[in-house]
Amino acid sequence: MPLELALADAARKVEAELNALLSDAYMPEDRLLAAMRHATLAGGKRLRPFLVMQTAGLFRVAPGSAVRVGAAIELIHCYSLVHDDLPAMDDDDLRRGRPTVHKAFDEATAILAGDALLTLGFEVLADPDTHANPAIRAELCLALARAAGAFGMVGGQMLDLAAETAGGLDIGAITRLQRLKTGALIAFSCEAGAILGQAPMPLREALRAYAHDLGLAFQITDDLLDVEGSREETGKAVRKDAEAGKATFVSILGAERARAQAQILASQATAHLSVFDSKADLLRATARFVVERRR
Ligand code: GRG
Repeated sequence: MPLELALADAARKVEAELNALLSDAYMPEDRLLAAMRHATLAGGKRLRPFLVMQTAGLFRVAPGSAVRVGAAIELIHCYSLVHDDLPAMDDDDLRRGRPTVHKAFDEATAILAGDALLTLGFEVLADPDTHANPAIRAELCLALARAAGAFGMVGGQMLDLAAETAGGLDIGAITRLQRLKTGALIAFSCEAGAILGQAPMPLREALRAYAHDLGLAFQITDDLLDVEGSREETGKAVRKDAEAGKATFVSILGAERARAQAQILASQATAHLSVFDSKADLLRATARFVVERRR
């Protein structure tokens, strides 16, 4: 199946799951539910759930389990976007081509909606509907907590905020920051398939190495899109990094070298998949997609 169709198919499945998880039958408060649905259900590439589904497919995992884990990661990703857009952080009014949650609702509701998406993500992972084996569910919760918390995404966001005032980050410091801020959740998305399939360590290591290079290539492309993309294409504000005087891969390397580096990382990511047969072809295509995307 071509990558575009496979991505659309994965998005459709995960959106059906998210829609069911965010149904009013389960929620006591209409406004909170509406804000959570606004944050989660319109748009987004659904790249992280796609990575879970593809890596799970390497190990004959039940597709329903992979969709549930993909939905859990997307809930955490959406929470991070809601909080990142708040006035106290990036102060954005557009996300996925629509008003951000604090614009469409209000700040307090956006904070609570983000909190509720975060906790729901873990609830989904811990639910027996996700996998019958409690040891696998616990391993997923532990790995996601590490990826999303102080030594992962939240820690990376803190470094990012600190850099705005401290300034002067070099390429090593930016790489570390981005590995935490965006790389950790992308890495977990690839690892999750291996956890679900209880894959042997060498295969997990190969996926970890793939995810590491993929995550950096993704972030460099994000920096390039901030400089070269449009608000219409990306569905969010652009030129934010330059306006904030932020050090990025592009500000340090220049656009051409940054683009070349992203291409090298995409090739390296693909090379790490040599231990897998043609079942990993869509993961190989994803590495190209990540550096060629326009949104
Ligand atoms: C607030 C705890 C906390 C964390 C925020 C992820 C993040 C950390 C901030 C998002 C800001 C940002 C633009 C990061 C760059 C990379 C990134 C995560 C882009 C958005 O992800 P995509 O491109 O978005 O997968 P879609 O909308 O397709 O899901």
